[in-house]
Amino acid sequence: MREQLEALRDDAIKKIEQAQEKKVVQEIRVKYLGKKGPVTEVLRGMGKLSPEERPVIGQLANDVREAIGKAIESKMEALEQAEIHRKLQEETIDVTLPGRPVLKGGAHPLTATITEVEDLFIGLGFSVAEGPQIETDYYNFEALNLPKDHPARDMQDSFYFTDELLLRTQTSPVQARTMEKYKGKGPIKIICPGKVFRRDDDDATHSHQFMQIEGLYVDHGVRMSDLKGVLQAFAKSFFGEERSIRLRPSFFPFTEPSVEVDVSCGICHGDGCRFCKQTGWIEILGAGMVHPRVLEMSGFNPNEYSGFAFGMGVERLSMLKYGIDDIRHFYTNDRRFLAQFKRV
Ligand code: 2NL
Repeated sequence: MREQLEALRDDAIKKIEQAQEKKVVQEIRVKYLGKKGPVTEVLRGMGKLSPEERPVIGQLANDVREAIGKAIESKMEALEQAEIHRKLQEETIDVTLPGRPVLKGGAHPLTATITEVEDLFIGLGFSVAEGPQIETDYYNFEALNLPKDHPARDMQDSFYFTDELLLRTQTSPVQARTMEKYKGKGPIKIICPGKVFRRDDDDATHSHQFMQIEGLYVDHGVRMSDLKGVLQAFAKSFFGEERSIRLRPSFFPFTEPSVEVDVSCGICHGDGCRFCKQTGWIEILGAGMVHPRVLEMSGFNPNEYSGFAFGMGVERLSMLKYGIDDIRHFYTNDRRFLAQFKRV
């Protein structure tokens, strides 16, 4: 019996040592130490033994159980460790590999243009003012010296909700509202960016909805030379120090005198080329001295105060700066177009 038990132990331990999987070790445990296993079997036969042999064999059987159990335990531990080790090997992260690029967004070119213009004018002491896109006939036209049935209204046909409510055709109503709020006391220095609407047929250079930035400076003794200086600073900052501006006489109902402002052509620098239609100049905005009637209607005494105002199309500025050939690119949101402005 002693030999039987010792053979069983050696056999089991050999098998345990050879096992490569936890599952196999479990099976060995069941096979050798289970209720129907050989060790139990041997113990059952103890009845036949003499009283002197019984405790000796009983002790040995327990030792064999313990030895097999210990072997199983340490093997399981070893397999567990090996598995962890293998996992660590397989699942290591190579921190030296280049990372996946993070997709970065960017401002829409119109937003970038507005931000740039805002920053410049804020630097000159202006504040940014905003107002409603649905306006009254009074603020959009009347307060800007465009009475009902005035022929100049034809240039800015709009979308009407009622006879009195319409989509604003310019951001000047924001300026008229601001002047009213100041109750005849200056100074006022604001720029008003925003969406405007006109009844227009869309093509490469026209859109029924576009963005505008208007500016207004009202104070004692504001002069045309102030307007020219501010616009020159703007043009040089926005288009480049080497560019110059010129003012041409023009007409707007809300300014007197009125001018159209050109910037020197960035392609030929004034010599004349196809881009500037051989003129050497490119029109960028309209401006003028605020009409005395406009000051008066908004509560400012035109004998005490004077002011200048200007208005420019954001799409046009952006197209000139970035060489965009079709205004519709701004609205179709093609990523091939937009992705070019990531760093703007
Ligand atoms: C253009 C250029 C302009 C103004 C806008 C303005 C606003 C007030 C008073 C006087 Cl509150 N003027 N804005 C002035 C000149 C030109 O826009 O091409 N507009 C059709």
